[in-house]
Amino acid sequence: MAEELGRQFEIPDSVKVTEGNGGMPRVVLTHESGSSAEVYIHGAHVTSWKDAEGKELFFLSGESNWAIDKPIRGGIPVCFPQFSGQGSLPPHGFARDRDWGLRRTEVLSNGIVTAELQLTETAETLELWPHQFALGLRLMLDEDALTLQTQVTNTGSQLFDFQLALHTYFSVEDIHRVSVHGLEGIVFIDSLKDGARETESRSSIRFKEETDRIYVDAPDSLRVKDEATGRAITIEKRNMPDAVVWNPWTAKAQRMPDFGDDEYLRMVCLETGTIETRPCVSPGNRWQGETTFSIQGQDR
Ligand code: TA6
Repeated sequence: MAEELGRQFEIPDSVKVTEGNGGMPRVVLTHESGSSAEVYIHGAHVTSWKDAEGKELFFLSGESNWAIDKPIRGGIPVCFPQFSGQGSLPPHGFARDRDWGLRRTEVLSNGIVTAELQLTETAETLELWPHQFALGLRLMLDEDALTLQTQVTNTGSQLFDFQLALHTYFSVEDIHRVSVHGLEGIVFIDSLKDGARETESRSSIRFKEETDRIYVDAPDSLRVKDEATGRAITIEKRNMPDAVVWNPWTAKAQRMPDFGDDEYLRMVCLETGTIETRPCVSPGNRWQGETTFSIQGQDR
């Protein structure tokens, strides 16, 4: 499959399609600056984003599954049409554990390298969720930024609503030296306290225990700072009102078969999506949302 996709979508020096882990087809985007990103056809799952010096910015578990019916652990799982266990579907919905279609690759005139993938309903998804849809993901790789544009189109005859989130795992040197910024004063739903709602009092969120919070109507610009490396990543979202901060810490890490017991030390999730608000899309209409990750030195 990788070979066939390669013939159709490869662009010399910019886009390659190779066999990745588990023999799964993987699209590798390379920007002229040397930055790169990888996305698997499985789940349209971004598994890597490296800066121009080749430093990996996303976390990928060494224990991840690479199977057609399981999600990859790490990178950016696409959660759709349900977030977490907030409904009758499998946790985080079905989009992340099935193959999508690679639709288009392109190098724009400004040098940005793009790849577009799409998931549409199947007999299986209709069993789970009785709606016809087209879920699109467009990656845009620039020198020091990666944008994910998401689009949900109702291709059926009935109105539907959904949740969508980009469940991004950032790589960090040591979770004890990490902070998340931009959420002070925002109401969050604490998934560890039966969904209790509280207001974030900290301008700099640090980690010393399991943390699992959905920040409702969060500001569109957030930051993850990794003090150990001096690197900060800015996350800018559009039409994705909510943000999730998650680290499993020790006990949950040990309960996750596709996650190393000590891997919680080297990751933090700062997720963007529409979770509290479930957009309604009428037949023939669409919802769009996007998130841009950009690299900054901490002094900026
Ligand atoms: O985004 C946080 C969360 O909902 C946590 O509750 C935890 O379950 C995490 O997602 C991972 O979920 P997964 O189904 O990928 O194991």
